[in-house]
Amino acid sequence: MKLTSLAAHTPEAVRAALAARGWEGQPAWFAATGMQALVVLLEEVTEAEREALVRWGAKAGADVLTGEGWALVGAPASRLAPLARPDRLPPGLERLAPELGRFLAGYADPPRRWALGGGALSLDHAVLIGIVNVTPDSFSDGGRFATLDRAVAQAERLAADGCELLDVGGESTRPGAAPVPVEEEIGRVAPVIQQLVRRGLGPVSVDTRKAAVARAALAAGAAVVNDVSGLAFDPELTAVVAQGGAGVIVMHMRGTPDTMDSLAVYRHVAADVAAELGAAVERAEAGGVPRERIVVDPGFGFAKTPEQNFRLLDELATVVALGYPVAVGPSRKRFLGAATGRPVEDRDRATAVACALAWERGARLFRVHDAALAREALRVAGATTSPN
Ligand code: PMM
Repeated sequence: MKLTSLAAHTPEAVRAALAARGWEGQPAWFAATGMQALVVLLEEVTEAEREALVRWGAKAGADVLTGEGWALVGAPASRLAPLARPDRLPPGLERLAPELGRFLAGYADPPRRWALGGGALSLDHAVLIGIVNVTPDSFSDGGRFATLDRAVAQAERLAADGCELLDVGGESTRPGAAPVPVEEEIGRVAPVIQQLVRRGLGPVSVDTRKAAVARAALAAGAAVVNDVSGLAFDPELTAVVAQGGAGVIVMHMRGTPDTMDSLAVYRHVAADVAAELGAAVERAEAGGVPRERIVVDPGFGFAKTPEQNFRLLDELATVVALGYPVAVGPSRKRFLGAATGRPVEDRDRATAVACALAWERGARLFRVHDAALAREALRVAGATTSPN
């Protein structure tokens, strides 16, 4: 007998093995997806549910580890699937079906498009979001694009390098940055947005935490609101997004740029970030923002130490499992400097690598300063993982 160990981090190797033995494309893909090993962490589990899970695990051949109030369940997707079906669920596990069903549906069929004001972006390939900072104190480009002309020139280059969305921000969120008054922030971003839309460089997003700024940006032609506070800073912002029919990027952070570094304390960073993002998007949907307009972002560098950023990057699939398209913004950030020893102006190669790793784990949108390098890295990553 001959043994070959197949790669198990995606269903691709099993699909290829079946295809090589004459299976048709679709059945091979479904079978391979079913064979894919999944691990889910269940919390707020009662004693009776714990016992029911252990009994089910022994019968189904699944790995079940439990402690007080929690269980870790590891099994191929095909074996977990009956637990999501009320008609096939073992008694005592009724509360599991809806949550597991939601997760498995998103796992089998991840979102393929993102609806934004007046259009949509396809997520079948990596979508580059180009950063247009209109802040005199931005940590990474030193305010070089602070004037309208410079911002437009920067946006033109980003668009030429393949960006499908241009993210215009007028307030630096680096730790300790001075807050910008609303009128000044509007004065910075609105004319730039207007110009970019007029020149057909859009769609454009506005990077702001404030409802008044978002309202002015949408009036100037923006299609997306990118909120680093995850709709937590300004209670009015959700309604502005909902009423404006805009897309939204809900990013994870804790506190404010001034306080966030002291709040980088997690039990398990990927699970905690996913849970907090899950609560944020629930609030967004309850506030009238349709699901198909929402993208989530783990917020690299916001209330996270370098080590936590790398854990989060490695375990990004936990955020992807929320079922929303995932954007990442590792561009030029401190954690990349911690790993490479490179200063902020020399982190675009590290950024491109981080983007490729994030793509492999399920991210689909990439907020970058240098689009040409990131695009090349993502082309290689995309060619490696796209089913052929
Ligand atoms: N990072 C910054 C600003 N806005 N938005 C999203 N969605 N994700 C990010 O990671 C993010 C962001 C800070 O970086 P910058 O000052 O270089 O723009």
